[in-house]
Amino acid sequence: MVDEIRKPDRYGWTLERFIGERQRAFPGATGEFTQLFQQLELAGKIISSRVNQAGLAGLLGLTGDTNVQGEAVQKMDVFANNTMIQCVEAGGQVCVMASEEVDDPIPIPTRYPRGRYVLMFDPLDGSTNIDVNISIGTIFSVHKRVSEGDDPGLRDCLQPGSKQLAAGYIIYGSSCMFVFTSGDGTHGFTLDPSVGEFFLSHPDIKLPDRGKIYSINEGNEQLWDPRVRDWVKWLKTPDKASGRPYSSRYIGTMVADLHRTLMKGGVFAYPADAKNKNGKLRLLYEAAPMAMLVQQAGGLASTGEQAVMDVVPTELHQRVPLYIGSKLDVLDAVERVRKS
Ligand code: AFP
Repeated sequence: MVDEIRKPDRYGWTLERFIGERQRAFPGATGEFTQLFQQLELAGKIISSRVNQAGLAGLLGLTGDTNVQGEAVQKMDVFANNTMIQCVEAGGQVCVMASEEVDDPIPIPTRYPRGRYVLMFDPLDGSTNIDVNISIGTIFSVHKRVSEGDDPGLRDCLQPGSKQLAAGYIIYGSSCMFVFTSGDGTHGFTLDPSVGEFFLSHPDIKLPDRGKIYSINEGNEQLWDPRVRDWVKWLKTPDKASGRPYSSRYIGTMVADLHRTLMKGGVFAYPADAKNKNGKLRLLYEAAPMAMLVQQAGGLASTGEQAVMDVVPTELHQRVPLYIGSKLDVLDAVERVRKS
């Protein structure tokens, strides 16, 4: 199939057709997974359209509330969160959802059928960049329900990354892209707004084993462990043979920083520090989905102590330190920052 999708006529491959054809290859597939993706795709198109007109639609700025993370909620956060829920809840594929913006698991209203999938999402990653017209995104991952009975909930949400069936993000950037994996490579689709469809533009994305870019919030340097400081200093120290110094790039929207890392390679990190003892990024809505996408593209993701995909969550909004990107760059990072 990969040979087939490498053919130049990409307009032949909509996201829907791509997923549908792959699912048909699975014996016993019911089409539910494909339907769930149709809903995610719709949510992405709606959010993209609103992001494009945010300044005109009165959607910039804060609501005045704070979320479960203690962060100020943007109007676009609320819009994106509601859009994700409304697009998915009635479809009958999902039994429970969880959002970075909501304290507890989000049940499916009893008037709708419940399906066998669990959806985790960060509706609008990079909130602080919304008002300044910098790329933002939606991140999601799909698990299979593990609980039995009438009350799906927290247990279904607290699954390690290694159990994800699929993960992806929609980036609202200079173009809107839907990037996903269902365990068979990482593939990118670009929205053609004139047609209203995502078309395959980046089949089978592969990271180089080593990149030339590091991406980290260096404003936090004084808060880092000395090992992290030494690693970043090492990245900046010239050494022709190993391609150093690396260039620095940091957008402050994980989706955008990870999209660049997927396209060009290198390493993105958000370490633990004196203020954020477990780092800042959320395991279930940010780190684990990105780990699956990057691993399927030949890269690695680590907390510095273990593979991100192996971390078993104990809390819905748990945070983890993160080192993610090109294989050799992440291995270098882990060797230098690891404590144990
Ligand atoms: P928001 O979604 O609350 O804006 O957070 C963005 C984010 O979780 C992630 O996308 C960035 O990589 C990271 O925070 C940026 O954090 P700093 O501003 O501390 O560098």
